[in-house]
Amino acid sequence: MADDKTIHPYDKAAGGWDALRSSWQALRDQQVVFKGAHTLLRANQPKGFDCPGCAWPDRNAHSTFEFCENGVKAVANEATSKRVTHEFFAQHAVAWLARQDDHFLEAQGRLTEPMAYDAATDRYVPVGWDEAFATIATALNGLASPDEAIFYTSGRTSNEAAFLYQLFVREYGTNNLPDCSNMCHEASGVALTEQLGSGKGSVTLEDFEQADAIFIFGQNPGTNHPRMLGELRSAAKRGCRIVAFNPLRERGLERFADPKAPAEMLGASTRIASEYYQPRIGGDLAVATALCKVVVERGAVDRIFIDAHTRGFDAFADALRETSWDALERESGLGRAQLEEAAQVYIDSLATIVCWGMGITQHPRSVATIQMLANLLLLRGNIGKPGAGPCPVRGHSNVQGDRTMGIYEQPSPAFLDRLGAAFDFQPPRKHGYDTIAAIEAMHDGRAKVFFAMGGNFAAATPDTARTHEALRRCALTVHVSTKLNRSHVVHGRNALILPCLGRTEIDVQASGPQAVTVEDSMSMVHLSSGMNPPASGQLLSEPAIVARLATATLPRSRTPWMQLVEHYDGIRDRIAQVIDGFDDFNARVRVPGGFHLHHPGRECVFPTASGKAHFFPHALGSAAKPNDLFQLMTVRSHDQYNTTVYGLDDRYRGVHGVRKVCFISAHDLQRLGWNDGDTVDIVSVWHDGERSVHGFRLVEYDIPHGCLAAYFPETNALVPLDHHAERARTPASKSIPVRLARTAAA
Ligand SMILES: Nc1nc2c(c(=O)[nH]1)N[C@H]1C(S)=C(S)[C@@H](COP(=O)(O)OP(=O)(O)OC[C@H]3O[C@@H](n4cnc5c(=O)[nH]c(N)nc54)[C@H](O)[C@@H]3O)O[C@H]1N2
Ligand SMILES: Nc1nc2c(c(=O)[nH]1)N[C@H]1C(S)=C(S)[C@@H](COP(=O)(O)OP(=O)(O)OC[C@H]3O[C@@H](n4cnc5c(=O)[nH]c(N)nc54)[C@H](O)[C@@H]3O)O[C@H]1N2
Ligand SMILES: [Mo]
Repeated sequence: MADDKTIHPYDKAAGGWDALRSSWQALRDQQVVFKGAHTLLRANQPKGFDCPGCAWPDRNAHSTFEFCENGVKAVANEATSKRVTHEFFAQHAVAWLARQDDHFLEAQGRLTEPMAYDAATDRYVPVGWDEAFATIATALNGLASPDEAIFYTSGRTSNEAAFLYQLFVREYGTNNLPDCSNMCHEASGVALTEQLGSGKGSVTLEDFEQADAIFIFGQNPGTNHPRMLGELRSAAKRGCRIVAFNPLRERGLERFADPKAPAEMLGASTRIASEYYQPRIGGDLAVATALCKVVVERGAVDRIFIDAHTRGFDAFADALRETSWDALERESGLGRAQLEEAAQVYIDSLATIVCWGMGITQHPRSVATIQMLANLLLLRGNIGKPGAGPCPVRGHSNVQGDRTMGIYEQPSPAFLDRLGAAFDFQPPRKHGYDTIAAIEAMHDGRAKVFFAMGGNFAAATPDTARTHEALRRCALTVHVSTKLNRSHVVHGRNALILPCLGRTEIDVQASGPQAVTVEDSMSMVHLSSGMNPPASGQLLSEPAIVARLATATLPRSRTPWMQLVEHYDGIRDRIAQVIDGFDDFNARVRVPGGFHLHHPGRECVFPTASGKAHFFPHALGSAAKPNDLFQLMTVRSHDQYNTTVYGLDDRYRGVHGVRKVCFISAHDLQRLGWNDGDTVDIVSVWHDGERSVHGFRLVEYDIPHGCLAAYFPETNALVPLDHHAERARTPASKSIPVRLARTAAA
């Protein structure tokens, strides 16, 4: 690997002094050293706010210092002292803003006032809140059908805002509620619901203390869930085996120096993975199948559990026997000895947790892969006992809660019945658009108004050129946002930016300061209250925005919208009426640390169609792609939060000051006769033609041959809209068939 200024391999453990230094730098960059440090002391505390970073649960009862480097970046970027004002918009035409990169847009600071697009000057100009709501109401009420409007949600939205939002959308008359889950853990929900009767993970942090083995597939906790490293470190220290499957060697899965452990700050570190395997991209269905095969063939199944709680074992075991080692090795990219070794770790463990992330969900065969991982757990009764179970590690801090609150384009009839009864209206029954269908509908003109509660739809979605065209064809696009992003500058004929309060800010309503609630990746529901003064006097809270929008749009609604937002307890009382598991919500959520939503699998109850958990056989065929093409995965760097680019470094992977890089194996470089440092175009090859991105620096990396990695969102242009997971329709942004071409000299 070339050792120059941009690329120099990182030889230290994850965490350590560099994590502290980088946190400090983030506070300095946002000019919030004092405010930021003060703010951070309240992150993930019983009386503080829920970190707007990831959905990993808190250990707030045990520690006064509950944050991580990337949590600091998320908080610093929200608490920033920088502001985007109407003067900024007066200075810059939208066409000019659209030419700036994502890092520039994010770095301008917090949005401060509602703005409307003015086509005559190609600028955003100030607009009053009432006028903004009237504009949206007129557009919505002028549509031929409510199904011509789309209401997107990103997973930072609180339970209270999400509940009101889905209620408003359904009273208005549509189930067009796509969300970031559609691009994220949708496959986990689809797979687990069918198999175990609940789409959520079953484990808690206490299970991490009791597991004998933790298997981690397709997840990079060192960057995306740094607080998980603390749990893995404790587990490793007490002898729990940690088995990682990842095409890349991710530093956080290898070694961690805990900034809270003095010895580790003096140079020691803890080894995390006891076993580390590098399958090829998309090889996990074969890996999981191989592990199941060994368990069955070595007679290591838990017959009592299988007989009592499952269906379909015999057919599954037959299918495994028929699967050849040849195929398993070819498709996984691992050798039989490695797969048998990993299986033996699993067999030797009395209680095993299986974790997974986007490396599993964003593939065509993701649902099958997740079901194979769950098969593996079922074979040895690794659910419904301490220290064991499935653990899909969610992304956005409240993405799981938003689904619980009804942000879903395919609501169940039972949910709609309860919602309709509680609010005295007839909810629409027809299923709505998911993210991909929403893009298609806007592109074809079947949808004309796009409203986003947070997120950055224009940048987070696949097939950038098509998605941008889809958004531009809308009559109106509206974004409720905290920060400037791509979706504000790729807009409909009319466009509005509605600035809202962030998690860290005090939310004052008629009855005084309010707290909201969130649900983490392990189904703990707890309060979050901000403590910083709002970035501007003109910001509204998300619940207030929904209430005022509903009041403007639905004059005949029987819901007391404005009264509900006077005190969020009122919203929570309504949630308790409609959503299972939220009885006595206001009292239970005020217990420090909150409460756990019951997961039936913890008691070996599986509310599937048959009342049992199911084994599902799945044929291989995950890694199918023409031989002359590479498989490209699009991943996160250490300095980004999804489409938000905080900085240009990816420290653990040794990349500095650049984002347009493409990781490639030494073997492939040699085969092509190219060198580390060469500049290439990446071209995806699909039945409807080719898509390309230009000028990526090749970086020689420890990655299986035939596989490439690059960062999103820059590479989203390469993901064809119809390349997605079977059944779950998650864009297959981790298995893009591509070829490389040398970038032509300018
Ligand atoms: N700081 C920070 N925190 C975040 C986010 C962020 O962007 N920044 N995003 C949040 C969100 S919304 C989410 S969903 C999570 C995402 O967290 P992750 O799931 O960790 O997301 P990715 O960076 O996409 O990384 C996926 C990992 O899967 C591996 N991988 C890719 N393809 C395969 C494969 O075929 N097989 C296997 N076994 N591995 C594979 C990649 O090498 C990489 O290590 O993080 C959340 N937390
Ligand atoms: N190629 C590729 N594409 C991917 C992925 C991938 O791995 N590869 N990952 C996918 C995944 S897992 C996800 S979850 C999606 C993410 O998709 P999104 O959730 O749509 O995107 P984010 O980048 O998280 O959204 C960032 C914006 O949210 C706004 N925001 C931040 N905080 C708040 C808040 O408190 N309230 C409101 N209203 N707005 C706020 C800010 O304006 C900020 O610019 O991207 C997906 N896209
Ligand atoms: Mo996500």
